Amino acid sequence: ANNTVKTAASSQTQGHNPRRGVGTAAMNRAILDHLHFTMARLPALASRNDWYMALSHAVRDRMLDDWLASLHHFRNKELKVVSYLSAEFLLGPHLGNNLINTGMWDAARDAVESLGLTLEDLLRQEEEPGLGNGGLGRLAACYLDSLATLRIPSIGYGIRYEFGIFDQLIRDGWQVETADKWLKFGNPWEICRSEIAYEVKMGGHTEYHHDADGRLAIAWLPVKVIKGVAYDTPIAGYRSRITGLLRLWKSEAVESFNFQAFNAGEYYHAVDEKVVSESITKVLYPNDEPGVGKLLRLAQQYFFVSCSLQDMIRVHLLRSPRLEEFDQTFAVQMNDTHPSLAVAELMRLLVDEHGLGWDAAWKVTRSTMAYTNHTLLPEALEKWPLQLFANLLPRHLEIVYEINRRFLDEVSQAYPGDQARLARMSLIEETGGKFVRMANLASVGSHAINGVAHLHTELLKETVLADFYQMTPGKFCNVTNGVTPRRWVLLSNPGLARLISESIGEEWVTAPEKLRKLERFASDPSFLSAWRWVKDANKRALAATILERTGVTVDPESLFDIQVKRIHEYKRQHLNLLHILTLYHRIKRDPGAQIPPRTFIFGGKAAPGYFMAKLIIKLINSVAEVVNTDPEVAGRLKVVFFPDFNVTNGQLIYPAADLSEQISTSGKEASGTGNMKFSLNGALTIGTLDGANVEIREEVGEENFFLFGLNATEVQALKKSGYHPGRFYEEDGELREAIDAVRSGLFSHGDAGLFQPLVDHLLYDDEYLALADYRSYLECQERVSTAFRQRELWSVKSVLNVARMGKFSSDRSIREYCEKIWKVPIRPPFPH
Ligand code: GPQ
Repeated sequence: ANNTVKTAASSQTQGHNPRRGVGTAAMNRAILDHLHFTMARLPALASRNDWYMALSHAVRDRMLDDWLASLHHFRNKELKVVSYLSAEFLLGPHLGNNLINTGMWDAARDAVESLGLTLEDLLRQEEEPGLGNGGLGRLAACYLDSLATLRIPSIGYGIRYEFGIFDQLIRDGWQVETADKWLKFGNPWEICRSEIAYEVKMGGHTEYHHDADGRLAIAWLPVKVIKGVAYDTPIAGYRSRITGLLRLWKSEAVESFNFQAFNAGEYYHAVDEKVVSESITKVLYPNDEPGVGKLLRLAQQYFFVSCSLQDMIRVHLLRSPRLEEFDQTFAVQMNDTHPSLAVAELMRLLVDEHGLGWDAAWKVTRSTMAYTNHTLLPEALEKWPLQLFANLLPRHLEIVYEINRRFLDEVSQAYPGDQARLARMSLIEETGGKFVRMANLASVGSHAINGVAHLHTELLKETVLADFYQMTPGKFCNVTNGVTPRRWVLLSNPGLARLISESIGEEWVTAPEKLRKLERFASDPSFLSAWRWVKDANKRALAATILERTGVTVDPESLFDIQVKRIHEYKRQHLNLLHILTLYHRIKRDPGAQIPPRTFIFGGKAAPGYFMAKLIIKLINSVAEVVNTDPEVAGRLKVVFFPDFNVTNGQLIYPAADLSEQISTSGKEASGTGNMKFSLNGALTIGTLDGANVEIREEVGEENFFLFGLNATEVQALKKSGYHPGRFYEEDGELREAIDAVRSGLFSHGDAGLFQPLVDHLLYDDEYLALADYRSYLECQERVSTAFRQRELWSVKSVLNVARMGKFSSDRSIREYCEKIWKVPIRPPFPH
């Protein structure tokens, strides 16, 4: 493991400290040097990408001193390292964020301008690493920012997908997916660590024999061995002098050629092997909240978990030979069940490869691991067909069986004779086909289980993990999600950030509870008008981009009513549409109707195989086509589908919102984090009592939040009593009118069949109670319209939203994880 070459310089652990100036002149020099030495280009011939690469390398150079010093912490026995295991990290572009967090923005901007370029142009050049689907992956990225900012030694472990989340095009109103070639022009932020590589076994079978001392030895004879290579990306903390580590694994063939096959003349077969090995980390699965999965996905999960744990064990052994103390070196957080094989893999590594006894291994495994659940949707709980699991991971299945045998013994002791409970809690599902239940594995193998918002955690305890809660209530806790104010305000909304800092100072960036100081400015007319000016400028910027990307002209004076997130029935983009359709009909019926102009903006990707979600996108675009061009509407309503919603586009969209749509069926959205980004940027929320909406409303005050709809208890009660969506349709004329219009073919050039599946779904099933919440939603939207007419009052509410959002900083979330779960001390902010 330690193949350090001893040289005269190897006693220096602080690095050789080359002088890397951060002033404008030094940056200018560094950019030109990289253009020459790294990109091998003459300035006269350099492309925008060449300049972007040169600047990024210059910035990365300046992060290295702090990074190398930070990496040293991993060897310091006194410091526990947080290991965040996640199949997704939805980072967003690095350059701007790194300039902000390191404090090099101004120097970089000036240096770039002195070269005749603009920073904005170079920022636009970056292809964002879209290594995640949505909220879960973005949460992981916010947490990396906070971990580095709070100076907590940490490693984010994940997968270096060659193709991240697909790019979304809209063709004829439909979503079309294209490959995300984010590495096409090179990635200046990552460092390939060819020497940090591990072998990962797959398939085959196990054999038992007695070794020389008569001890039972287990051999796993795989059919395949794949190599995982580390690619490291530095994560700058905000002015913390700490740079965190994101370590992503790329799969490679152990040998590039199978020489036996090659020698036999089977050239193609030899190369085949390499192709299969490399395919493991080829592509991100584009489903958020997946159900029963595919072999390749299980292989991905095992691959990254195994590489990560082998790496952690290597690091631990640099500190101590005693693996019983592994839990003092690492606190491992499993981001949902995607990494839950870590429980079985750590057991395998400790028992089979490092000779620990089962009990000792189990004790340390449990005290190391913790599990975050991110969904209540039962169909989204991961489970693997037993045969598929057995074929890929024969040894792990044995380990799972042994964990299960011991666990079910405990269950039957605690609940004698309760067969039904035993069947529910088993790691193996046996009702109609056998499956390995990953949430049960994660729960049994962890010392802590948390939900991501107060309501979510309560419902977890009552529903999907109720049995586990009853047996071990002490394991459960809540950590409400948060978002980083660095990327989501400082970087994406510089105008607002400047106004806030000019009024209350800059402390809010790392101490967002200080935003409360804004409350007293809420009665200052000149502050309010500055506040309005910032919002209007952001709206104009978004309007310009909308025109450029969709050809639709929108009025920046109108109310920007925005719903951006993955397209999902439970998130109810179709409820939003029903409101639009109703307003449309009201205007048609009464051209004088007092309806303040609104721009409805949607954005979000649908899983490629999710038919209904894709039909919803088509319907949004179809309604847009009709409404936007109807002369009777005359621009009072505009509907826009903003294509390819991702982090980059989010940074433009959140700051421009007046109204944030958080309208999921109560009890379905675990937390939501877009809700936080909107509100932190001064949008007011229209929402249900779901996920973190509940806590946002508590914080900002009920008078500053537009609440509607059934609550979780009412949803459950209505479902239990038998829900008949048809009755709502029959009894509400406006609702009927809206649905009939869709049904009639009005939005599909007369093709009445096109949206029939969606209409039928609503009328005869409506699992997510859109029709039940329709009237309440409409009435609430009228309160929104009324409030928006009083612009001054609206601005007051907007200020108060921002002032009271401090709780939703991811720094607060990370501090809670440290205290409640990881048992990692919180260090005072730098430089105290
Ligand atoms: N979430 Cl299980 C995802 O984005 N993907 C998933 O696979 C699962 C959950 C989301 C969840 O829907 C949101 O409510 C949360 O705010 C987010 O995770 C982060 O916790």
